[in-house]
Amino acid sequence: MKVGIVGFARSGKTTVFNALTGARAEVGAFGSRDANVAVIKVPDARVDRLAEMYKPKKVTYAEFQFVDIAPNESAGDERALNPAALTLLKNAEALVHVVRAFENEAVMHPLSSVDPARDARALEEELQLSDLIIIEKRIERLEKEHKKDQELQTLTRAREHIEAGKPLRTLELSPAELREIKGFEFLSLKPMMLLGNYGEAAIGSEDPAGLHAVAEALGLVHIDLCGEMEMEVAQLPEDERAGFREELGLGEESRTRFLQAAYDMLGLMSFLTAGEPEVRAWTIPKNTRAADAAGVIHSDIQRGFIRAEVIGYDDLVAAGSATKAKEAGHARLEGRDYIVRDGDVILFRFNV
Ligand SMILES: Nc1nc2c(ncn2[C@@H]2O[C@H](COP(=O)(O)OP(=O)(O)O)[C@@H](O)[C@H]2O)c(=O)[nH]1
Ligand SMILES: [Mg+2]
Repeated sequence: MKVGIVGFARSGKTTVFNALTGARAEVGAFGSRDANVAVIKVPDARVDRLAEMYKPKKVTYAEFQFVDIAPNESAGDERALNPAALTLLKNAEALVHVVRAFENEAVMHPLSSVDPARDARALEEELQLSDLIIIEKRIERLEKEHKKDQELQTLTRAREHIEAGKPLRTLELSPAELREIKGFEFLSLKPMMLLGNYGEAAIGSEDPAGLHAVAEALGLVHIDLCGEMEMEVAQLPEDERAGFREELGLGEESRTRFLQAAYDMLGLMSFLTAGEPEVRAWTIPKNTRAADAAGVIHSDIQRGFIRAEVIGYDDLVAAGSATKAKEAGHARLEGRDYIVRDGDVILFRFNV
């Protein structure tokens, strides 16, 4: 899963990036790189437990990759995203909008004042505008070529939706329509999370900047974070973190809270594979068919799919081994249309 971090200059994007990933990218700086990139592993107690059972050579957790784009520092620029950023974000599967909600007189907001609700709406508009430009160009082209096909109809609906001030992620699209416009990588179609970045004064208070209501009005998932403190804690040795969190009243790990919200927002779940070579978690959208889940591992397994041998995680752990789970009748043979469930431990039978 690839997540793009967006937001106005100095909203704390790089700070939050460091907080979530434990990276040490330079904060408050005009870097020369296009983007900072880091990967986090998704903690999963089921993987840990299966690793104890199988003692595999390799243990692999699901991963999230974060891309923290370079700031739009052109002086006086009142937008969050420049053309380079817009292009980079096309590769992201989801966006996190870091909204500045901390006061710091030494750090100028590009719009001169701290106003989280304004920023949340402004960035949403930027995404929509960038989509609208692409849509209009494409429609013009299709009309010139006298192509009155399905694509033109879908794009016309998309244009009307954006002209009504709404992001494409709230437009109802049939699977066929979605396939048609997928290639454009519209930014307002990507799932987005609002992340309020608060100063330490906000610790312990409920929604101090009123961002929850804004997120709800925009139909966005949201979380609150004290970016700077979270970053400092993330950079401590691991055994000191819990103590500091408690002392500072920081609550649950920001990474855990982020991941919960992200899985929710994206409708994700995990299935597992377990054997002596490797125990591994795989992330898939809910309601994925067995054959498509196989394709996440390798396209050959999808193509040559015969059967999925499935044992529920709880049954497997209760039985103590796959052999015992099978003896107890907990192993099921499922076909390609079986809808994979969270925590299924799967062995794919295939033929290539
Ligand atoms: N007081 C305070 N300052 C912050 C916080 N988050 C970021 N900053 C400061 O804001 C400036 C910009 O942060 P940075 O992460 O580089 O923002 P970016 O431009 O969005 O990547 C830096 O000087 C940070 O130290 C925060 O939660 N509280
Ligand atoms: Mg930055």
